[in-house]
Amino acid sequence: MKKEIKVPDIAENVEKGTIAAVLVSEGDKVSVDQPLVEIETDKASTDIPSEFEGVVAEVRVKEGDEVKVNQVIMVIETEEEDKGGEKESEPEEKEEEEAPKAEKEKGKEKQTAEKGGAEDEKEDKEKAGAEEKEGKDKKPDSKRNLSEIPAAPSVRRIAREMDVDIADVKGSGPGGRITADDVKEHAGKAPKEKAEEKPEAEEKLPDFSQWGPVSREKIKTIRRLTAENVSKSWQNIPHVTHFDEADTTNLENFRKQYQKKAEKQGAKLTVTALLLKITGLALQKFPRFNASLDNDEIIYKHFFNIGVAVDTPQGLLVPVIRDVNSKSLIQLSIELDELAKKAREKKISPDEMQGGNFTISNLGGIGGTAFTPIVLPPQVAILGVSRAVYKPVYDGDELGKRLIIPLSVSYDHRVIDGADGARFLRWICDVIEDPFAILQ
Ligand code: CAO
Repeated sequence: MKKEIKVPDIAENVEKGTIAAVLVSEGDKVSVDQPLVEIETDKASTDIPSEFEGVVAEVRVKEGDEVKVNQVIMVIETEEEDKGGEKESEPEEKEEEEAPKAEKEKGKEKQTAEKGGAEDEKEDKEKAGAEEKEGKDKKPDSKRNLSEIPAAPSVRRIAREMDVDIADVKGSGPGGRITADDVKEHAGKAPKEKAEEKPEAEEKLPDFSQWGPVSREKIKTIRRLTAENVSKSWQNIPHVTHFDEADTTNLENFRKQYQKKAEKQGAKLTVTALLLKITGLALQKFPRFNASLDNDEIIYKHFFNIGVAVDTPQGLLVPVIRDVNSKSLIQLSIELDELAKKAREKKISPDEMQGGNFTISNLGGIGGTAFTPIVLPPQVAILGVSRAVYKPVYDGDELGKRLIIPLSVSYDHRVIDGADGARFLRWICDVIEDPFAILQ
């Protein structure tokens, strides 16, 4: 019996993704839970496993295809017998191809439906003829003849009901076949969105190859989605970035001193882990930095989940460490290490990247003296960490060598004022310089 494999509900608010890899071919034997394709969404990259044991009868996607939740991506032929009445693959095709059989088996009701289908086709053909007669300025090259368009009668009916011209719909099925979802998606495209697409398409780049050799790289989903998210954030959030620096000499000595102990407990005591601990406490002390803006209300969150920006070969990912303030430094170090590894190995789940109230982006391992991180909505602030370096610093009249770490905080000025930003970051710097400052 043929069983369809559909794109599952991957995560909340995730409706589509891109096929990153097809892991099986037609004719392959597959077992339950065997990964069939790898899919990238705005939240993560994950596998879609087989729900059935059997042989791959049809592969309906290829690498780079955009797919929607519930879209059929494969058909598996299982050994299970067709008991009839059960949902089979491609109901639309059956409606057309197995019509005589269906008429016999299902009687009058089906006959009526078939007739409806035939009438639909007739109607379409008449419409096509009428349009030709009317001499509507449909370009023969770009508009297909209605009767040639690969769509089942039921799909044509939906298109008519939704006032969609089926000739405008791009089919996602095999051989460009138009499905009901294609029609719905086409109908769902707001005119505004369509209008916005135009100028983008019209904006032509110069031919760079006239000045030298060029090459092209397809943008991966994660990078594309990061681009969309940061653009949205940049356009909608009035950002301010505040800078400060802290003497981290003592904290760094402490880190080195406890590194061996931490290692014995399976942890790597990193700069980021220490900052996670300190930032969690800062968020408790400055609740607005742990909030979100909801029209004319501020939502204060009484839990402390912090995202950490991780640089991965696929692009930027932000796993979230939950309940930071209830965890020890060792626990935070272990968790951060695990999540960063998972992110880099494409094993992170969408859930592990949701629910963050604030983000830390530490670029200090790479370099830089300062940067302006972009707030990750619906959060309202983000901490940027640059490279700690030894600098000559006066302590009274004495000049000493101190390790100075540059920090920045970008925030949504609709929620946070400049003075709040300065106080928040100064508090973090004070705690880095003297952890007893926590007691203040
Ligand atoms: N200043 C000086 N040195 C630093 C530092 C800082 N701010 N932060 C880290 N380092 C050092 C560490 O001490 C370590 O050195 P040793 O190996 O000698 O101990 C080295 O840099 C590497 O650190 P790390 O990466 O192993 O550990 P980390 O916890 O400090 O960082 C993580 C973890 C996940 C934040 C980091 O690996 C990462 O991915 N950073 C990039 C984040 C990013 O892309 N941000 C941009 C977002 S916006 O596009």
